[in-house]
Amino acid sequence: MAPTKNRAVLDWIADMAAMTQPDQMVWIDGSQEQIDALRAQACATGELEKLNEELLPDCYLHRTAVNDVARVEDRTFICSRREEDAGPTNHWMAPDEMYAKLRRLYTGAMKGRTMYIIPYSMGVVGSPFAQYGIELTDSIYVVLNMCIMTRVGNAVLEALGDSPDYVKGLHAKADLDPENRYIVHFPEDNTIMSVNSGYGGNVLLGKKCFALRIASYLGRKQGWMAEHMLILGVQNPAGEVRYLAAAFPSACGKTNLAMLIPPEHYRKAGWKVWCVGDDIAWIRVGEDGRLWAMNPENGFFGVAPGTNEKSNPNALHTTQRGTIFTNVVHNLDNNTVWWEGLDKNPPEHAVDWKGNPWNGKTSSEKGAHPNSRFTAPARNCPCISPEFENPHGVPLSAIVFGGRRARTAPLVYQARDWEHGVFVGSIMASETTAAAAGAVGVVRRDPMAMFPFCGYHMGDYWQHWLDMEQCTDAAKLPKIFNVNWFRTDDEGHFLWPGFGDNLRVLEWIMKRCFDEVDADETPLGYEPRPEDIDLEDSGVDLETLRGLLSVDRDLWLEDVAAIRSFYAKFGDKLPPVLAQELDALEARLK
Ligand code: GTP
Ligand code: SPV
Ligand code: MN
Repeated sequence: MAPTKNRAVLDWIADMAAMTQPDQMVWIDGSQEQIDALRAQACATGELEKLNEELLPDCYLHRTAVNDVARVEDRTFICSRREEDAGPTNHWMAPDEMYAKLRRLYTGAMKGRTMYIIPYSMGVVGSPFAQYGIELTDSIYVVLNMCIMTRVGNAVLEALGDSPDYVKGLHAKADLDPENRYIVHFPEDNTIMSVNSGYGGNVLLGKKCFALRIASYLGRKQGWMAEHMLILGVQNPAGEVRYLAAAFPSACGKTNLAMLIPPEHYRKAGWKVWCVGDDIAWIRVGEDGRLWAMNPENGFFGVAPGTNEKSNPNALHTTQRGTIFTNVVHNLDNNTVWWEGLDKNPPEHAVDWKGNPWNGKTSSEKGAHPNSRFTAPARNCPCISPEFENPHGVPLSAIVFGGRRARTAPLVYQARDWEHGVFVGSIMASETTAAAAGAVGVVRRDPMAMFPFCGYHMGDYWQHWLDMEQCTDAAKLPKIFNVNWFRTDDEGHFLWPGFGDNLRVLEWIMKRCFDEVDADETPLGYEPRPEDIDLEDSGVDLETLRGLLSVDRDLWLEDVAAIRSFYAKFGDKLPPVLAQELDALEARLK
């Protein structure tokens, strides 16, 4: 019996079942018994492997197909009715044409399989800012991941009631054919369709598909923002907690910053960082006129390689129970997991991410895929914020943009005002990473880290950012900053230690927000006076810091030219304010 009488839900599910023709249909109720049964079933078929119960309780290992290891931006579509509404940064196809194409791929795709019906909530169930979705999938792996990443089950159906206001998501593995892999969004229909993939960002439809692409579209209509941002609280020795949200592109350090452990002398002085979210922020104007950010997710889908006891002990700790590992090394000696950068002791008796025997001491190949991931419950995180479940989220003092730039962007600078800050976000660029299929290490423009995730025309998106200034008293808006942890020397070594040491920069940012420290003016905006960054025990000397803060005018003028041609793609949708900011930047550089 269906656990809801909602006609809009039942009719849609009946249609999808008629098309995909599953043998059985199972409603996910959110109970531990059902989760346990599904885990056991997935282990019986080899879809999951149970890991060492003593060392990693309730943890499992999964391997995807070797050609299905990252988001596929080339095959991701925004099918708005008008092509213009998808904008130059998205792939588009007319909705009728796409629905017809997908219908062919989905027809009979679940024959011999079970359709799982997952009612889920982005945000605390029943809270004013929660949004609901239903994902239909033929993958137990997807069900179990969604049970970690979102709030799932009957409580969601109760909260939804008779409302037709939910996001429809259909996922079928089909035959995992990469040539027929599609990740498709119909923003005007509240609908997401994903086929022929089994990788996280392509199939956990609550995450990038709903909470960013569909939600960004809804947010524009309804006056709020859906952003690819971590949210954290910085507690200072006075005990005050000040919040910031930061947008970095995929695999550029959001999870690591969100779970930061302060350097020792900061810790002793009473500094602490609280994690509210590591990937997605929904932001609105609160009753007090400030911007409030909440994390709609319930877990972390984090990059495994590089996570270790030194770089991110909190993340490591978070993954020690109730976690699903995807595409990492299976250590057969003790039935645990390993990845590059975990420690200097790779297992000899192991299986690599492709499922082949692997000896970490002798093999020249990587054991874990560079985009291998963990799916871990947020409540496991030792520094999870007491505000994590607060449906209103937290008030933002700062918004931070950043990316991987070997040369141009300085360690940190502050925008002059909101408009300039929107400009700073719009000109973000970063070297590409393994989080998406395609070349790695190529600089591409990635405005607000939303290039792959904005569900509508990015020119309109920038205007929406600018319009937020009209929604409230400008003085109450967060200050906007840009950071770059990835400047390198001529040999390609990182000049800044990063990770916990990033708190040294956050301290300056927070002090700027509360008028507690001065700054130098540069062509880019405001920068720290070198002596205002605490370098104690950082291993960085003042000269290196000066280098990290330096602005190479020639490189920046090249960047201005690149930005100009990028902006040209947006035609008359480019907000004039941004074009003026670019001219002003160029003039200051000259
Ligand atoms: P997504 O989950 O794809 O959105 O990634 P993310 O932005 O959360 O990135 P994450 O924190 O997982 O970091 C990705 C990679 O960047 C890892 O290999 C980290 O080791 C590395 N990294 C993170 N922070 C720093 C830093 O401050 N300095 C340096 N050099 N590397 C970092
Ligand atoms: C990202 O790529 O930004 C991620 C991982 O957070 S995924 O869920 O695959 O999008
Ligand atoms: Mn992300």
